[in-house]
Amino acid sequence: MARIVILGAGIGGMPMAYEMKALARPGDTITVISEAPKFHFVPSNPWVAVDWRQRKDIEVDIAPALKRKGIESIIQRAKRVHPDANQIEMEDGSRVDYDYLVIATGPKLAFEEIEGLGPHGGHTHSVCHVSHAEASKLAWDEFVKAPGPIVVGAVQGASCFGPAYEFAMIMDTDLRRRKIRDKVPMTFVTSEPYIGHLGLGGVGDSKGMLESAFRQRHIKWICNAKTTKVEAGQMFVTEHNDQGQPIREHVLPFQHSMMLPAFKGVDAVFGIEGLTNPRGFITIDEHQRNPKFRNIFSVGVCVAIPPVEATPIPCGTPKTGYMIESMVTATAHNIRELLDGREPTHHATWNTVCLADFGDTGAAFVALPQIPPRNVSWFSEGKWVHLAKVAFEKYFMRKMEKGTSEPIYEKLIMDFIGITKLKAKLTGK
Ligand code: FAD
Ligand code: DCQ
Repeated sequence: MARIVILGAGIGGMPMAYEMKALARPGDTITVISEAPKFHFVPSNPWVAVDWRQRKDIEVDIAPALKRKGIESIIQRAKRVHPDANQIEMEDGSRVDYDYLVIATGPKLAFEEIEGLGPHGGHTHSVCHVSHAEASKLAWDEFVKAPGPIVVGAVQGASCFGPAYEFAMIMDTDLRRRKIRDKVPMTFVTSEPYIGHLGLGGVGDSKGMLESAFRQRHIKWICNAKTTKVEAGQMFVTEHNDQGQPIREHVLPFQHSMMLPAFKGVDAVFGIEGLTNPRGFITIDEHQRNPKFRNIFSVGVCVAIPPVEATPIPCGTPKTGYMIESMVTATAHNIRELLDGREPTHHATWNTVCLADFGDTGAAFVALPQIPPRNVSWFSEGKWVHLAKVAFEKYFMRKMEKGTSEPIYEKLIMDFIGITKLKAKLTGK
């Protein structure tokens, strides 16, 4: 019987555990290792940061939820993976053996790459972790009493841009509701070559629509931006041209700031020859499997994906929930095939389907495949997206509580829109 271990219990790890349990043989053991006792629905962090959600609304107790499905859990940080020994060294010195390992640790947030960045001793806030969002909310409470300029965006090397746009729009909505928007000059600073690039080379008319949304909301922007340093109340930004040459230095004063950092791999895997790339992301083949350590798979933000295209300032490719769930389903099937003595055959669909909230409205985008030219490249704004995102949050939270193993993306394809139908409509077939 096989011991299958899943490292990380986030958007990738939890569905991985449920789907693996449903596909494993009766005697196989599934164990989830998580440094935190709770699962968090990361996409709702921006709402926590303006007090539209509380932490408790977006968390699920991992151990009891998994136990109900016969899945074991170890609530402790993994210190180091030892792939040659098929073991994970834990923080307390104990070792966990595995036959198959799925790495789903998400990112390490590389705040330290820019002086003064981030909530740990720096001057900018973050929505990447719920605890950061909670700290940001406390600062927001003070900010709205004495409002001033806001700088929001994503730094060089970032790969996750959607939440920066979301948070800019959400703050704008919250300030308008408080009738203090007129006291808050807002600037969006991004490493993307243009507004709406999103690390994807744009999706449909995302450039035009997001520029328009920013104009309507009086949010100024600086693209091709390198954030060089942050001090208390001011950010130093170098703007570049399309050739990547510096064209202007900005010193942006702020009273409140949230900047998405670059991501890298977590310490437990960083620098393991053959397992990770130089940034610490897990290298995988088309079956989510590491080419050197053939019993290690990986899903989620921690996998290595090349940028969609070269940009003047480095921009990574986002790994969104839909893509992550497809990695999960492919991995569960591939491990089952190995258990049956067969070679893996399942591929994840490298597609982007995403709901981005703008507070009162929102934008949905579909990019199939992720790298242009595409069969479907669709971007649409509307109030329905805000409502759909709230509905999706509830749906996902319920699935994590109940441990439903049905692949989320397959259900979504069938229930929500039918990607195939959409494709047929757009291609006229
Ligand atoms: P995570 O959800 O971060 O989970 C990783 C888990 O592993 C964490 O719980 C962590 O504590 C644990 N872990 C890490 N290291 C260790 C260790 N050594 N030992 C034990 N446990 C460990 N995508 C969308 O599709 N739609 C959205 O609206 C959306 N919004 C986003 C908003 C924000 C603010 C961010 C940052 C991302 C968003 N994403 C969104 C992108 C993506 O869906 C999320 O980043 C998602 O959380 C990634 O899932 P994951 O499982 O890879 O990582
Ligand atoms: O897992 C998801 C996730 O959480 C990480 C999201 O963040 C909120 C998502 O947006 C998934 C799968 C999604 C995508 C949800 C898409 C719902 C379908 C909406 C219809 C799109 C218009 C064509």
